[in-house]
Amino acid sequence: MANHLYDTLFAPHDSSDAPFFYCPGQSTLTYRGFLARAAQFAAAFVDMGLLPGDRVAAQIDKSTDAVAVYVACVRAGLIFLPLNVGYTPTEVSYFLNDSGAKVFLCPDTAQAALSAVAAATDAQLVTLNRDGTGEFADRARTMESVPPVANRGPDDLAAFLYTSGTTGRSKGAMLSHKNLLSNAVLLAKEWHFEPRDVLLHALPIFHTHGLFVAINTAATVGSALIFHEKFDSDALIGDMPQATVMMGVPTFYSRLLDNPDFTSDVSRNMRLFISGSAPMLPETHRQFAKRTGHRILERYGMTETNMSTSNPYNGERKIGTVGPALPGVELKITDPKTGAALPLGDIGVIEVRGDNVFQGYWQMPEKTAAELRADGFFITGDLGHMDADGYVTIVGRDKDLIISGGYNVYPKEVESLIDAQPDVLESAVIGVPDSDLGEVPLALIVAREGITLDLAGLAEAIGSGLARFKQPRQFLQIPALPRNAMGKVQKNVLRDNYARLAETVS
Ligand code: MLC
Ligand code: AMP
Repeated sequence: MANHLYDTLFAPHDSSDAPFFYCPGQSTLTYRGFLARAAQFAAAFVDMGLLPGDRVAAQIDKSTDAVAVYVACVRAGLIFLPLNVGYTPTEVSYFLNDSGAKVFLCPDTAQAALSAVAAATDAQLVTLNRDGTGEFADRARTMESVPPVANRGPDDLAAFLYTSGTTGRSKGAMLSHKNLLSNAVLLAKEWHFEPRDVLLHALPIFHTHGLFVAINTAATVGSALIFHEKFDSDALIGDMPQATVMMGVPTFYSRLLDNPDFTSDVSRNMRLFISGSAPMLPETHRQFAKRTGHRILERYGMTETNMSTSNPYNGERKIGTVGPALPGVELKITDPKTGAALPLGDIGVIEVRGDNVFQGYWQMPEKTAAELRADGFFITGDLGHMDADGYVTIVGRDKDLIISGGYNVYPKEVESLIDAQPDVLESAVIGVPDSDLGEVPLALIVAREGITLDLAGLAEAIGSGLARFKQPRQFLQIPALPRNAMGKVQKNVLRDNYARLAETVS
């Protein structure tokens, strides 16, 4: 029997008493202890009748058990579908239906709100809490034997990660064992991970960054993690002297810099700070180097592609760039209209190809074909250029996407909800600069003739079905949306006009 991802990432640590997780206020969890828990969870899934290829959706709080659910899925050949804990029942309902998940895990506290949602789908709801209690944990505890590790090849699927789309409906990005394994092994090597490393982890674990980039990479070589429930700069500063590596979104770094207790002494044992998921301001890079002596290593990736580029571990880390393509990843800059490769230095769309690139969108062949070329290149929708050394600079996005504190907000999804409200003629949601979160959404709304909108009421009405991070920070009524000759709304004009206003609001 062979399991492409499990055999390389986890099986070698089966009987290792090296620490895997240090969780503040709890006892240390070794690799052996963690993998025994994951094996029990795998047994529980099999006992529930799940078969390889079935989907397991989870909207659970960050904990080592939440990671064990992921590893149990890999072990049992199931497809793991993690969901942002901020999603509302309306949003969860879509993911359960679309994926056809057989099991849905949520905490006891969410059961009342979500049981009707799950009941309307094929998913059986079972609870799992942050503290290791819940129906699923109870069932796992009664398992007397663990099933063999499921046979899974490189092209078998390991996870679905949903990403929103420019046209509304969220798409399930299908990630194979090969996609995840190749990237983990590559990153562990490129970033010089060793068993003695301790990764300071404060990211959410329902996204590529916190789950795969952080946990898979550390597990590749048997490194330990200090596992924080969420980002809190004081708590991170307290634990940083025990750590050697940190990964974060730019907001982590700007919030650390805002904390006067963050000194070079605090980072004395650190060997590497890595940033990604959103653009880091050159000023943050510079201030960080001044305060700590460390040059943040910026890398670039996506749910669909895992990591594609990275500034080097040794060698020049160029501020404002995301580094060259990683070994084994092909990257080209193309003309957005023709798809032809552009000369060095020209701005175009970034396309990538390699073992890192996903298998397509679940049950959406047209959307897959629109973004994943037949020759294997994925059209990222990010705009950038490349210098003579191969370093890539991202200058913007061809796709209509807002990134707020590392979370993606697709304007179309928010606009559709606003447009469905009475008295609204049309709307445009744009990203405006925010010193903490990078960008935040702002809604500009045109009312039907002669109407003055109740903006507070409108915000409340759309809020009930929409995760908090997607909700516009401000709603403004404006007389009309600017349009070009083709009738397309000129969001760049709106961004130019409203950028300054937003800074005074947030
Ligand atoms: C929380 N809120 C946000 C938000 N996070 N609003 C907008 N954008 C966000 N990112 C909401 C909360 O619900 C709360 O609402 C209010 O904002 C204030 O919360 P907070 O306490 O300031 O937020 P905090 O919990 O500190 O979270 C901020 C954050 C967090 C930046 C630490 O969002 C975070 O950990 N982001 C990381 C995202 C990430 O991992 N992205 C990787 C994607 S993978 P209220 O109503 O209660 O006030 C990817 C690929 C790649 O992109 O390349 O890596
Ligand atoms: P997601 O779809 O959540 O995986 O987000 C991926 C997007 O995050 C990419 O398409 C980029 O727009 C953005 N991104 C990731 N890393 C960086 C980075 N280092 N600099 C700028 N943008 C980034």
